[in-house]
Amino acid sequence: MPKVITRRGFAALAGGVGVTAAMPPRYAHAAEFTFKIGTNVPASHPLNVHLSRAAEQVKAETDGRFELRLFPANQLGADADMLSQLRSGGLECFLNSGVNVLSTLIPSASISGVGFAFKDYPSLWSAMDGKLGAYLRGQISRAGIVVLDKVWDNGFRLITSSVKPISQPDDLRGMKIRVPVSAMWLSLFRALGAAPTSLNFAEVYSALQTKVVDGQENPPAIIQAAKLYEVQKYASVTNHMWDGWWFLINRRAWGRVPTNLQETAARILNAACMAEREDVARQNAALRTDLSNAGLIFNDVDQGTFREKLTAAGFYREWRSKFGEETWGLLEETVGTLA
Ligand code: X2X
Repeated sequence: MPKVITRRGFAALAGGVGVTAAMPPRYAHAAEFTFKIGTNVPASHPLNVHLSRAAEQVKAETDGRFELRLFPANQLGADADMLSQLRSGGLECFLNSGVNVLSTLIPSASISGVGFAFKDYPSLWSAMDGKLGAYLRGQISRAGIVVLDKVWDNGFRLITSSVKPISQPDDLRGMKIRVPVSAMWLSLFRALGAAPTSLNFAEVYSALQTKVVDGQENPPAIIQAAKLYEVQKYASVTNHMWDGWWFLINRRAWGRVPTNLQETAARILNAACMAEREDVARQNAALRTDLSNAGLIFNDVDQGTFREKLTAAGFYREWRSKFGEETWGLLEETVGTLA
């Protein structure tokens, strides 16, 4: 039987993997600016691997003046805690999805999570690197948070369960499924007929293990990194939603950093993000084999039946009126008519 991994356990597991290499280069002075970065996924996830490399590069290129220290795996608290620390200045940088707890502060940020909106990566990146992404970053900065240009890939999400495979919407009826703390996610799974519960990612492994919930939904790279296959049996490839992380920065802390150091860090981090996207896409495509070997039973679904269910439940109509015609139009410009 796998052990319960508590938040502290996660931190301990991730403890050896930091940004400090075994033999860190020496710099003439201590760093002038030290920023903590908090993330919600294990250190082995490509998000952290590439952030960690970027941090080393920022330190090297600024001759040690600017130091980024990575704290993966909710070491600094769950998403909700990290978001409030980011706002108060206790935490300088935080990676969060616009659809996750950030949406409790900025509701329009969740539009990228509309169910079955993006059919593939090309249409997704053209929206998120184009007008829709620019609009979303504008909303985030209006809320007083600095956000870097590139959004880091989490991936297209599939549904895992300890009880049964999901092949059609009916299979979700009444299913206790964990979703992030987000109105969009709750609405999506309620419209599909499930009984969703909002939990921070920090609580997901133990909630599945103790059967507080029977299922959850995440991309393969997270199911792998967080070892969710240990506490789940079935993986149903619904690809019901894409998700990614914005690189968020406390505005006052950023304002203290000279422009040339800001530019160096932003350039390196955005480039690292592009490498992370490639890595995540590769992992998410290849992991089906590894996760099957780890015991997960995969099935594919016909997305059409899920979309019809959402339309019939009024999901698209509801969110179109919540976001308003202008914002909704930015989404439909790349993905076509949703409802
Ligand atoms: O909370 C989740 O499920 C996660 C890790 O995928 C996100 O950050 C959206």
